[in-house]
Amino acid sequence: MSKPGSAKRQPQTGTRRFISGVVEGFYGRPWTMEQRTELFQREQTWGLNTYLYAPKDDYKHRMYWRDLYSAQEAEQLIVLISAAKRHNVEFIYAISPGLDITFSNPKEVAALKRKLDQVKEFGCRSFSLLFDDIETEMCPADKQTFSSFAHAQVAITNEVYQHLGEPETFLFCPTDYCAAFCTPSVPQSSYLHTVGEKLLPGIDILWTGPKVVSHKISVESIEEVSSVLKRAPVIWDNIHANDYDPQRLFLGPYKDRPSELIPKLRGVLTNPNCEFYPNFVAIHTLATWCKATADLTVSVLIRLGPPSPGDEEEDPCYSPQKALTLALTDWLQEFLSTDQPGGKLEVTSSMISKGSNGKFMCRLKKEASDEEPMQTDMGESSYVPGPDENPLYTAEPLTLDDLKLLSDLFYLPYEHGPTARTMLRELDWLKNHSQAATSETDKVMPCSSSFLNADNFAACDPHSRFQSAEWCSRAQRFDDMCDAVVQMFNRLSNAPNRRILYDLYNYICDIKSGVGLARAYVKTLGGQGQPAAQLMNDDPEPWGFRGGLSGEFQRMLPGHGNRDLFKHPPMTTVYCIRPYCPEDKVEVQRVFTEMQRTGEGRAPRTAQPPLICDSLSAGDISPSPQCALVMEDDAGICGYALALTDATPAAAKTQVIKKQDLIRLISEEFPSLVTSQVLPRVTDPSPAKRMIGWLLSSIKSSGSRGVFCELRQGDRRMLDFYSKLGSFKTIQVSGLPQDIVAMGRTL
Ligand code: GDL
Repeated sequence: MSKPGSAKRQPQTGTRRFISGVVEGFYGRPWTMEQRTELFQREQTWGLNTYLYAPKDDYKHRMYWRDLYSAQEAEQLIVLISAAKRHNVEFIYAISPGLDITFSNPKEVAALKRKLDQVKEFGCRSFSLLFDDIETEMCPADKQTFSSFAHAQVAITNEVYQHLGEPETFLFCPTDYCAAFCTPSVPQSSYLHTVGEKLLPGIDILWTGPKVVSHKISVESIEEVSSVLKRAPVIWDNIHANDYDPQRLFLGPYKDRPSELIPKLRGVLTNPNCEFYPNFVAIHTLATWCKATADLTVSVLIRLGPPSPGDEEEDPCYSPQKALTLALTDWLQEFLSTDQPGGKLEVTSSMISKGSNGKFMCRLKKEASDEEPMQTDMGESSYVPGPDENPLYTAEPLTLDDLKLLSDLFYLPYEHGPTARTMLRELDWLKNHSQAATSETDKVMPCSSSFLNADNFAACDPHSRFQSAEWCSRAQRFDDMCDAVVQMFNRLSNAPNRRILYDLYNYICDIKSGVGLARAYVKTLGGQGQPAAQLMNDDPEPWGFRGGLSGEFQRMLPGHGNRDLFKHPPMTTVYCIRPYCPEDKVEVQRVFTEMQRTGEGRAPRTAQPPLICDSLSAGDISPSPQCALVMEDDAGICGYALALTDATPAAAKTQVIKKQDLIRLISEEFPSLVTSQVLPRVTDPSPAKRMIGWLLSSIKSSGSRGVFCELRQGDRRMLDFYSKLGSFKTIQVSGLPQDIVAMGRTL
């Protein structure tokens, strides 16, 4: 693993260089031209080579994509594009016409070409068409011309690519840009197959991984999608994107993408936090990752010492922890430099002199421009307080540990940093092991000595005091951790580089308040501070009910929204849904029998009236072709969904419902039948929902008008499942035995 900028080599994919860098592709306020120029400088220093211009809320990138740039805008873009060139960064101009383009209208294609021609005149040589986050339904005119949405997008992309003279770099972002969006799966997605087959081979494809914000990206998942796309994708990585939650910021290292991926990819572009300055870590660690090759780990080992146990085992070429330390060490220098627009500057005493008016002049040496004088009020800061007066406010300088703590508190979308995890765990323990009653009105008995007095904590006598000695000492440790957050906040607020601070300010205020509330609560449990009831009294200040309306909604949800996700590690079970094949028959029978055996309140099968769905599950009747799916987890098949597109022949053979009633129902409204079971070990309802969703779309493709299912009253789980799907409604069928419910939906 190597520090960014320390090694000249670039990973290669075949003969073309590996695309590495940043996509400005988030929603919200776009970065300024000055920030983008600063980004190019950094990219160059750290060895990254690409910038993809795709700010979602820039009018002329998406909403008003047809509009040409004004003279003033043109000038800015020209300057920006040439700045990228100067820093050896490839500037890719992206446009997102998908909100309202009519693909089949030649005028629309002409408008797109005209716009891109204009940008080409600005000096841009690399382009991208993005079709993410748009409606997938084509307008009637397009439906007449194109056999699918994929065909429409591919046709226009190929045409524009050729019109622009087949640029060396041309990127396409599909509408199904991650595995979660592919129906029914990546290998079976007809959308992706069309893109893979029809998109000209010189065009590269963007891909965000298994999800929009992918926790991990595995080598296998990339091999799978590459074989469908017929090329290695460029990862558009949303790991550090925060545009979906105004309370979150991501300052953790680039992580959970094995470095073995590098040779399998065409490139990686990170779409980071909306705030420009806090992206130092995201981009710096990505740069370290991009250079991860076995022979380069040596330089890092020299600088940071040998690997910690278990660390290098996971990825011998890249350690997120070490990459983070490298990034934070460099970031610290950035924080300590004073902030002037247009360039970093360091103030030294030789730059300061007294002007003719008696005021101090500070000669600033900018990095990128000529020296220029700036008047300051240095005279006033030379005030020296008298012996009985207040001493001047002094702030300790920010430390690397402060930045490590900051990063831990604002780590990654699916993971808090180690200190944050410890704090949550400790608070949870203190809450659960407190002898104090936790209801707001109950009185709390104090530890006789303040638990803030560290000397007395461990000595707390569990027999005579309310809280145990262990509780008191852990409460003290928790309090110390909270204090470290406050100290970090103070030192950050005093850091000379105000631009970084202002981008961080809301977040650090928020965490300081959150930690403050937790701290006060623990003090209350220890008998210190105000009683819990007063923490939230009748007329609290607005910070007593944090989060506004959105906070209210979240608090009404089970487990206070997603907070529990982090206390109890997230479920990592991966479910695979795939087509049923004849070899699955025995396993499907096993799931069926198990559900018969364990089903809530269900009698053994022999004692129950026979249903078509039983015969289907038991393998007595085969499901219709392409209308059967199984769900697997690590332990094997754990669920299934089977269908008969025409249930009439089966109804004629097996049925509890009076045949004529059923046959009338089937032929009139609901010709198809579905049955599904999922073992209780699958606690997450979403895979089952997805499986049914896919099955229904296959049934619909077969031309069916509607589908029904038969359920026993005792099978509360499946009844509940179908009811919660929302689209299935109970249907009345005369002659139905009392314990059978039929539910149906039109397709
Ligand atoms: C997305 C958007 C992106 C956004 C991100 C995170 C892609 C291809 N598109 O889906 O603009 O910033 O999610 O919210 O990722």
